[in-house]
Amino acid sequence: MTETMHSTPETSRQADPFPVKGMDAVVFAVGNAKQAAHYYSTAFGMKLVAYSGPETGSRETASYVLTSGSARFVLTSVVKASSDWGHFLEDHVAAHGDGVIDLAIEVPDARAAYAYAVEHGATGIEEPYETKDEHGTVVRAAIATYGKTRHTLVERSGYDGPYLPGYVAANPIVEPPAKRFFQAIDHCVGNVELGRMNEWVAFYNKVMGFTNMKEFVGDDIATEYSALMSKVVADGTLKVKFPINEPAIAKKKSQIDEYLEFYGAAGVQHMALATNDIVASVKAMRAAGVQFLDTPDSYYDTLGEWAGETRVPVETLRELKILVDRDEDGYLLQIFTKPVQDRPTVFFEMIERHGSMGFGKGNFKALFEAIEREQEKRGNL
Ligand code: TYF
Ligand code: FE
Repeated sequence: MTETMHSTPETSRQADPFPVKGMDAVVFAVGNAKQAAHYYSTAFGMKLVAYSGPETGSRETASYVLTSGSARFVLTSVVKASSDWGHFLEDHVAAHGDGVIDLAIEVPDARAAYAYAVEHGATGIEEPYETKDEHGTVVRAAIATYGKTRHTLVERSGYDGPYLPGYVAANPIVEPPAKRFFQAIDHCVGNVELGRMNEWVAFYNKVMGFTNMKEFVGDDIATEYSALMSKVVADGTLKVKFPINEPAIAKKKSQIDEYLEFYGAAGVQHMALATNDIVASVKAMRAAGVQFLDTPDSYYDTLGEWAGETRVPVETLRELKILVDRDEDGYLLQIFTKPVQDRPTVFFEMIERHGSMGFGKGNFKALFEAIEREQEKRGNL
């Protein structure tokens, strides 16, 4: 398999055709944003900071904006029956259940980013437009990506409102935890249809000038145990990282096929949330009722042989079912939640990096077996 190695930040900064500042927000369409906001507050330790809804002049939708460090989630629902007027959000939730509709990216120049993207083959959804209020001006544009997902390109330098014009500041739903559970979005993963991974990798290469990171799951690993193939694209500064998965034809039904069947389209599979204390975060999240994938004891029995020393004692990792991976640059600690809605679709990863910029390749076997045990319980294997 030929791979374009990632360019160094130095060279890509000089020539970056599509500069990005980072993830702006992950926008979810949900059936009940009021209750989802409560879940992300109590179970993920996030802080409600902004709101838009009927009370603020938004007659059709309610949106709750929650943050944890630089990570921002926006939860949106329609607020009235739409038989007479129709709203794409209502159709989206009816068809796909709760899911991610927008991986919004902050850019220094939304007009330039949109022009570059469309010139290089992106489908435009919204031409660049400006909105303003007393906090300043925001420029946005949107392009389509896999499934029904979009990337809104957000230019907000100088804007000091709580989120966007049209939103008002809101108070936290519950007292936020003394120590936040995560401080940034590490990566956002998409599941695409069989045979289309390379197409979407090429899309990010062309449209955003993203380059391939060296970690990938090829058909060699896929047929052995993973039932999926995966490649990762990232911007030159590695602030925005998008792994793309496709199902592989293996002995068992791929977890990616299960997602595609139950979501009903290609879409966002998981967000990895960067934490600097995975032990404290997982303890607090477990206590709040978040369910994580299980890892067999045998994983921890042999961990010492290959993982080497980590910040966290093996017994603590075993107790919390946290996974370890190590490569030439360092190590990472990670754990995966079970799906966070009734459909086996979106889930989260908590990740604590110590040098490694990988995605947990050494854990793919243990992880995919854990996912398959869940698939089996659901009758989907
Ligand atoms: O983002 C990643 O690539 C890792 C590994 O269904 C992974 O978190 C890949 C596919 C998957 C679950 C995790
Ligand atoms: Fe991940």
